[in-house]
Amino acid sequence: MNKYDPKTIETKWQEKWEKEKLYEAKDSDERPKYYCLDMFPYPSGEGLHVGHWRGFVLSDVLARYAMLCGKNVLHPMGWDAFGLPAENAAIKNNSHPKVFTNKAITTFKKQLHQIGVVFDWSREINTSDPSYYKWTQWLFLKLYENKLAYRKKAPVNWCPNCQTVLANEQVVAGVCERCGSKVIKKDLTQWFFKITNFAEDLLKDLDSLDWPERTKTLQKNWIGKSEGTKIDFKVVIASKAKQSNNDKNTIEVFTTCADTLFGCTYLVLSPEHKEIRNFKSEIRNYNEVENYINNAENKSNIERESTEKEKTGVKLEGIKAINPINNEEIDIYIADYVLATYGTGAVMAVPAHDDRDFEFAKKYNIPIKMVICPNYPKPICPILEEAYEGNGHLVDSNNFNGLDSKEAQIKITQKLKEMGAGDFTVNYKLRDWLISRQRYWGAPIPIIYCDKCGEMPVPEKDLPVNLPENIEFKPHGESPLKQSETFLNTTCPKCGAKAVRETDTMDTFVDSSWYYIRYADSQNSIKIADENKIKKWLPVDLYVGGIEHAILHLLYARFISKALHNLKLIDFSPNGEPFTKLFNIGMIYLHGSKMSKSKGNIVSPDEIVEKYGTDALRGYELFIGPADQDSEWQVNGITGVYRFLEKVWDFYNNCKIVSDDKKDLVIEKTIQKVTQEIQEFRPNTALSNLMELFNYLKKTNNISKYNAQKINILLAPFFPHLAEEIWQKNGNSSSIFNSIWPKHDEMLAKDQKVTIAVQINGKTKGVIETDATVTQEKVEEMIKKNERLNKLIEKLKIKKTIYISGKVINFVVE
Ligand code: ANZ
Ligand code: ZN
Repeated sequence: MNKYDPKTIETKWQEKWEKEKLYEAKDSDERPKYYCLDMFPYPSGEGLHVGHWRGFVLSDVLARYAMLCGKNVLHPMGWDAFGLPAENAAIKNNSHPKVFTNKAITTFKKQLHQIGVVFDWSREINTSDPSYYKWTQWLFLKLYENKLAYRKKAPVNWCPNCQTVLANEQVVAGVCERCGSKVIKKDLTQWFFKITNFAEDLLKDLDSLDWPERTKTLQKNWIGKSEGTKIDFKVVIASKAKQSNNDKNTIEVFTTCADTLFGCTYLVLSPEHKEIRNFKSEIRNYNEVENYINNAENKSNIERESTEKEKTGVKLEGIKAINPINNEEIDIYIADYVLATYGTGAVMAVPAHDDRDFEFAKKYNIPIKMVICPNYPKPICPILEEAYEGNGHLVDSNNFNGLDSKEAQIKITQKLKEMGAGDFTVNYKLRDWLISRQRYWGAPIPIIYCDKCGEMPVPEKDLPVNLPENIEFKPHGESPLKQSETFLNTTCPKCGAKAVRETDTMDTFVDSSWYYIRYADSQNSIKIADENKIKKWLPVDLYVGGIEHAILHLLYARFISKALHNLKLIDFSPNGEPFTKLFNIGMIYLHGSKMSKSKGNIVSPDEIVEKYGTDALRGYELFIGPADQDSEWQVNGITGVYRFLEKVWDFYNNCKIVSDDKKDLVIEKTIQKVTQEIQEFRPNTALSNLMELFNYLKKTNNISKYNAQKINILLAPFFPHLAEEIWQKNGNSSSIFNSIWPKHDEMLAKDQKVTIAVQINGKTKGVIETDATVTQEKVEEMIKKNERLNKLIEKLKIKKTIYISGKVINFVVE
């Protein structure tokens, strides 16, 4: 019969699905909703390569599977269109960012249509469109009204190449995330969002999310919660050996090791510490100190914290500090290994028990006093060759001697509290989010400065503050918007006097911090989105994107969603978490490195589609390896999938339909496995199972109508065009995606045996053989009965047990 001809089939169905609005999510529909979201792309001039396809194909399989399971699916798409990439590309090509962006969007859209993904284009958004950024500005105003947006002069990260400030999150290993230039510090007045108010919620609510552990850990570490003690050290003037005339002159330190307080032999301040200036007249070597401060300013935090570099510092001659626990007088240093932006910017140094302090003390001949003993009660502590950072018992610590470290931390802090010299405290590494950018291609910050009334928010009715188009936008250190007289000059919304606008634009991460809300009701011109529609569609049930967004985007989006939730502006979940499940898609490599235009190792999907069709490319994207792991592109990999599709095509064309409706064990098992594998995000093994099934079917070439249909549906999420063609050729007049996903017969698939790997922290320690329907409880029971395995696991402190049905049981221990 006829040959498999993907080209004709694929365009035909894409057009038909579009016409029949198969992809449109229905606002008024009683079926349960499924909100499946891809991280929206920024439209670059380069178009999509096969690496980009991977996430889109995976989310589409899940979206189509959900449709077949009777869900009302929302799968939208849009453009993260503001930002540096578009602006830089426009500068390079001598065009306008808007022209460039729109052209890129056209290319992207054409390519996305090719993939055959069920995107609901009626909800398309573009962050650079005034109808969108009006609401980005509205969001700013709401945060401002509620004191969650504020302006402050602070040392900020400055990229000399991009000519703009960067958020802490955008500085990677001391260089600009975008261009790789070394980032320097600058003192500037900038706008911040108060993400630190949400530090605790952002941390604690991670537990409620079905996210990869790795991503959660990255967020946890970024938030960086430390429980410890703040301690006040009085400052005295050394020469007069008396307390400085100003009683308020104490230096507060933050420590997580209050137990080591008796071993503190000096204080260290960060060079930026304000207290230093208060003692200008008392510090005898102030010139030297000032020199050191100026030098430190231009080093990045990474450089300053580096363990490789030799520590440097300067002693403050003329003043000393008093250790409150024993009234000992100790020296004060400034050193750049202490950061201004963490804790209080001051550290009680304990060389015996901290590596950095140890190194510093050796260099400057400062006493090293051991107070934590690892082999207590043996009285003699080993002579230190290096700092002892472990736990132990206290020695040389007056009436705290003999206590263990943990207990001593509490007791010493309690004692300090009684004395009024300290208290328990919690510290976070997370800093407020700096959102001002001195660049053109972004949403203007809706603030007006009036000489009389000061800082005034633009009234909501005047939104959007439009980004002027006719402007010289090349960066020169100041916002290009300053050059536009018509933009800059305005009147005060309160008193009507002449006033000027804020000329910085917002970080593009503000645009993407709320876009998933807009999809619920993207055409709304009077609200960010209708409350009922927000309630209907959110939270996102599945969010698919790369691990590179583990911190920046995902943390900002969680923060904004929680902030709007707390302000009662949105309401869809108890804690305002926007993304219930996150899947981090692995990257595609070619010749051993990540596929990217800059490396010149990209494979364009266009030619592959031309030659083999979309379904074949979809299949190979899924088959290439475990979806959450990086995989190497095999140029010939596609032909294997193509041959499989030919085989499927030939089978349906040639098979004999028999009336026998008896169930077939192999088919039932395949249904069971494929279903489970989709649910567990293992499309590659799902496809292997389908391939095996067709090898089996080819042998008989007989099939009942009932079974032929079931298998046809199993193929549909992966190869939608081919499956639809076969479906309708066999007499169905409605789309296959209106049919129902088959359910396997429990009785038949039951006698199947499986081998379950028993793991501790991901390392396999043994296996359990049992039948496929086994439950997790049953597996755990069997492990207990297995003498060898039980011995291994019995004594562990299990933090969490991960069970992948019929495959793996993994005990996660501390
Ligand atoms: C005394 C001490 C003794 C410390 C000891 C450690 C070991 P985490 O866990 O990351 O919160 N520290 C505090 N502020 C700092 C700053 N601005 N720059 C650099 N280091 C700073 O780390 C807390 C510990 O980091 C604190 O506890 C302090 O050193 C240091 F045997 O205080 B510790
Ligand atoms: Zn005014």
